[in-house]
Amino acid sequence: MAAPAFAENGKPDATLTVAPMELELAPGKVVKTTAYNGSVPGPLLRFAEGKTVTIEVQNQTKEPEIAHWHGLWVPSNVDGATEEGTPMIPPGASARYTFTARPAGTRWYHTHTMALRNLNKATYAGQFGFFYIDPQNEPGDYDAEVFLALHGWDAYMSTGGDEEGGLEVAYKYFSINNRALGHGEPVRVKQNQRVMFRILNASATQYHRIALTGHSLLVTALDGFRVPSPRKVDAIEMGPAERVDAIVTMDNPGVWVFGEVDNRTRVEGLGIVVEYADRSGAPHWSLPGPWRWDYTAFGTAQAGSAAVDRKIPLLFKQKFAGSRWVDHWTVNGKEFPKGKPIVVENGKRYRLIFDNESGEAHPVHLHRHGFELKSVAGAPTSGIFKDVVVVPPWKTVEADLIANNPGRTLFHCHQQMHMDYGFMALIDYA
Ligand SMILES: [Cu+2]
Repeated sequence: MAAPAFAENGKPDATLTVAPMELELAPGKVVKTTAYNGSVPGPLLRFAEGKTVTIEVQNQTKEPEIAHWHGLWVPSNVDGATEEGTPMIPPGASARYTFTARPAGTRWYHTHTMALRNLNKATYAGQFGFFYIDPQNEPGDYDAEVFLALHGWDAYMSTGGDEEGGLEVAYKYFSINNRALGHGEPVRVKQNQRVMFRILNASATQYHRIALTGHSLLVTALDGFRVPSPRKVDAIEMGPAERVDAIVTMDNPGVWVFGEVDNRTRVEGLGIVVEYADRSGAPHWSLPGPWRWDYTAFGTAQAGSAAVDRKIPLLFKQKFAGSRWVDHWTVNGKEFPKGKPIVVENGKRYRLIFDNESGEAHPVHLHRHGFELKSVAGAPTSGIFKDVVVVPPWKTVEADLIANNPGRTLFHCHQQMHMDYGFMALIDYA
């Protein structure tokens, strides 16, 4: 690998300042949070694939911070996970992260601290932004591009509708980007325009289902990787940390809501208005028709059978929590950091067996690598690359990992409360 192209005191390509801020979601709805450069989402970082970049992160908070480049194939010492060896940034200090921008596609950055009982910290806060890496060859199949980040605010513990009485995280408000539905600038479009929406579920814990009334969405990429079978859907489902790129052909003039299917969540802010030129009036919402979100719809049917060097079982279980505050989680029987790292060899192909022996879905994430889905809840597939995959309750997902980025590699559930309470494991290279 080439040496970093920048001296410590050269000018960085971008600077992110982490500081507390007040975010006005709507008149009278102001949340206290922490964000990058005083904006939510943080600034769009956009570089050409293969460019060596230096990002300076200045910590203007009272606690140690760390920034993670989600989905980028970077070295462990700059990836932004202390478990892999990236140093924390002390309060008042700054750090520089130098790496090559790759792979192309919709990536993002976010803090990688723990929240534990502080539901205003880590990914509960406004510390996220898009990191878009322009491909060498842009297919150019759209006329305009819009980045949308979904987030919940003022999290609290709730018994929800759970009859077992278990506590789960709920949110008082929601937004797409920095404003609640109806209180921000609309997405302004023209008839026949093809608009590329790059969508990020930046929620700490929550799944979202979104639809654009009166339109279908052509899904072209999942987690920034182009899918082999782009397909039109009426609604998109996303676990925490997942991204979907979808093109909408604007063929139904009007003023429409692009928002959460769940009424309460949408009314509390998770939506944005899409307004055609020369149209005005109240935005219209109606429920999408019946849909079934299924990753394998975007793959190829034949489950190509490249030889796998070894299977790596990753078994997820809930640990009896008794009267404790929240549930704890284990991977292969161990609550992090108790387990030993899983050792892989450079250049080999491994089949990861994500085996969910719990009644909750888990959006599991592998750092510094992508993986190719091979089966989802028993359905074979091929050609879909991701860096987060939602493993449904009591189901198994299989994915192939090509070990080609030596260094310590964190695997974890992206549900903040799961990762904080044990749901992590390390992979290391021999
Ligand atoms: Cu989880």
